Amino acid sequence: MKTFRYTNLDISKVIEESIENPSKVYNITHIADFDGIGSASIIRHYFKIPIQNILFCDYTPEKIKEVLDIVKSDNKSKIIILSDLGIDEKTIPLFTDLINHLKATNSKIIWLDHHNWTDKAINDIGRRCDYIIGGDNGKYCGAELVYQNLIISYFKDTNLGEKLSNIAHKTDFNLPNKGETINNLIEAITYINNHHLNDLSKLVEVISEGNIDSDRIKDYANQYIIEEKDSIITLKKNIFKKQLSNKIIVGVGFANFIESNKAASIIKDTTNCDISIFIGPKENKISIRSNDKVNSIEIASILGGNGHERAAGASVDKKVKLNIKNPESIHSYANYILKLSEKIYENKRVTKNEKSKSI
Ligand SMILES: [Mn+2]
Repeated sequence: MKTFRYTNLDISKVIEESIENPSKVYNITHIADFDGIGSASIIRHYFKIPIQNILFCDYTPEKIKEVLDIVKSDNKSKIIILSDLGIDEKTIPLFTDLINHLKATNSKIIWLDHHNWTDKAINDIGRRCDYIIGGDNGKYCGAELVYQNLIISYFKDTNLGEKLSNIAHKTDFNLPNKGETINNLIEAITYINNHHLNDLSKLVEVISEGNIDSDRIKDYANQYIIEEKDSIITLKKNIFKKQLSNKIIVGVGFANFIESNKAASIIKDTTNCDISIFIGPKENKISIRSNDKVNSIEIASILGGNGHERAAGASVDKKVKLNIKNPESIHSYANYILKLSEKIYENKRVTKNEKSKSI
């Protein structure tokens, strides 16, 4: 489903209300990359919301429940801004609960997202939001939607918002030549996600003050680089491929602690694949990247996830016990993923079209 938009409120009034009353504003943002972190930093910079009102969320039902329970424990009227978070079919009931709570407390929900939404997600959740932009968006990432909808027309000095949303665009659309500052940000966020989740709030504080070149960010990036050396060796030893009868090549690779785009590019370089599926056994994370012959969402949705046509994700089923040091567990899951890919993509007529490349 392509980009959609529903609004039934006067957004300028809600923005005024948010500036006057920052403690009633919550931001639920994507935990894993600069798009989510940049969105939160923009919101924090302009609306001055308390740092504890910024809640970092991934796509696992456990994490979503944890975050939504925090929001629901505040029974006052609130303004909830969701940024760079999509919705998987299995998490629709959790968000239905949230919206019921928000309606009961006379709260507002603003959702700014650029991932694929199914018809069911749009009907059950999208249409009940007060202000929403959702659906696979070939032009703008989450932080850009935050900047364009909540900042640009309402604040005098829009420099930092513009700067952070431009950085998010480069990272989310994985544009080349990002430069050292942006690479450091990407690596720092990956390292913090892997080891120091509590530090995400500090990172948002630093970025929301405009200190994107801070030593703290460089330190985290350096630690990522040190760890990445071993992870890349592991990944290269754990790459599998299969060529389907229609010539589509599927590559699957396993390693802990590598940034998803980087891992996908290593799998692609090794296998020359059309779709690369990177699996992080420790985080139970599946990251899918594909070229224009293959739609990543198709396998992601069967694995319980979602995303974009060229970049999607899912989680490894909790019943599957993966351990990078246990070759049997890796081999059997690789086989499962390759067979599943064959089933999904073998009979696809390969067509070329230009679609969204963001994450
Ligand atoms: Mn994004």
